[in-house]
Amino acid sequence: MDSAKLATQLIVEGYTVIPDAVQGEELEKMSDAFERRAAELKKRWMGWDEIACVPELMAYIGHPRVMAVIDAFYDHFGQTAAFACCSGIRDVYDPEKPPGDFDPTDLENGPIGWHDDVTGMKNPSPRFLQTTVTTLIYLDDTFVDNGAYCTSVGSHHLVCREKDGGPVLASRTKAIEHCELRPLPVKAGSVIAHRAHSWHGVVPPRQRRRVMLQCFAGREVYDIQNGHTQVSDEVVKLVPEPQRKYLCWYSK
Ligand SMILES: O=C(O)CCC(=O)C(=O)O
Repeated sequence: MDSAKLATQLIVEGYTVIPDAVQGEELEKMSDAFERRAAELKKRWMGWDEIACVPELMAYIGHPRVMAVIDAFYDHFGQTAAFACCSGIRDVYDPEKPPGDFDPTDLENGPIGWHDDVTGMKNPSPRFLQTTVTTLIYLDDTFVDNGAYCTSVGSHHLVCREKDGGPVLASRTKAIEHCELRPLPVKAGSVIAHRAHSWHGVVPPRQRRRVMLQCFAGREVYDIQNGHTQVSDEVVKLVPEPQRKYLCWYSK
């Protein structure tokens, strides 16, 4: 894996794929932990507070194979990576609602749910978001016609103005009609990283599709934005020692 090359793609195109970031026994442990916790809670969409007690999932926070790329990304901007938030882990496939026909050649008009994550943020800070990165680890294979994450290549560049202290988001026309739309099918254990404002969506899945989210920010701008995931002393102990340096609040 050429981390510098993947980080460059993340800088320029707004996304990158880290193949096989977690493999073998480690991946099996994460997968088993998901099923165990989902069975306990009787749900397959779990938030941070519901998974923060699961050692196999906390061991993935600041995972070295992911951070090799993320560190190279932050180094480019003269910043240091900090864990900012984890919204949890989920299986978005609902067997009760199987999707209809899907045409993989028409990503523009298909039911992809194209969006910029920032739309859902309270008081988004442009300076904070400039270097914010979201990572998604897939515990199941995804395919171009079944569950693939899709990106609008380079769409993060479209946010270049501010109004009233917030970013001026791209229109759907610019992000979806004017940019190249690219499906990114992955093998289980792979990670997709994308920059804030990078428009993305998902091909409707027809089978189990489990994904865990983990976002990073520059430590230098971490305090500009509110709402980061708070990692308790108990949870810190579940994160392997060399990875704790990414827990900004903890390392202060
Ligand atoms: O599940 C995925 O691949 C993408 C999830 C997503 O679009 C999001 O969390 O904003």
